[in-house]
Amino acid sequence: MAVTRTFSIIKPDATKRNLTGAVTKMLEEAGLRVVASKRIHMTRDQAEGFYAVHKERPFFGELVDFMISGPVVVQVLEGENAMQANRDIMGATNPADAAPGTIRKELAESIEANTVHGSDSDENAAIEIAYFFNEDEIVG
Ligand code: IDP
Repeated sequence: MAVTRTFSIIKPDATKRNLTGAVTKMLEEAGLRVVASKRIHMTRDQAEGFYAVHKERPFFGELVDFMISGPVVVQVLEGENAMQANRDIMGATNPADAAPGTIRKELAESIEANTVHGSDSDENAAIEIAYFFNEDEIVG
């Protein structure tokens, strides 16, 4: 299997509860390496652009409000099949459905405040990484 990159966000519910380290530890224990990381407070425009694919979904407005309600930590993760490895350690969107040992099961608050974002394909990973990072900010 190839070493690839994916994109992660530690969401406002987690930064608010001081869980940046706890989330990162679980990512690292899952074999992922943080090769870029920055703490930012997204603007509304930035969040709406990032979640543009969800524009028609009923929760879009609330999701954007939530994502700009506090700081987030955007990260590039590297590892063997990084996208899938990250999706596996994240767990299901709704923490109530997530498997034990996953980030969302152990740490998330609700289907919306679910602690982490992770790209859902290698193609989207490349788009999402480029949305927040310049190549020279990524140090493998
Ligand atoms: P994912 O984050 O597991 O890939 P998506 O379906 O792509 O899940 O949804 C994006 C984000 O939108 C979720 O992580 C969650 O924060 C939010 N979300 C998804 N479904 C709902 C919902 O039914 N109500 C409120 N927020 C939701």
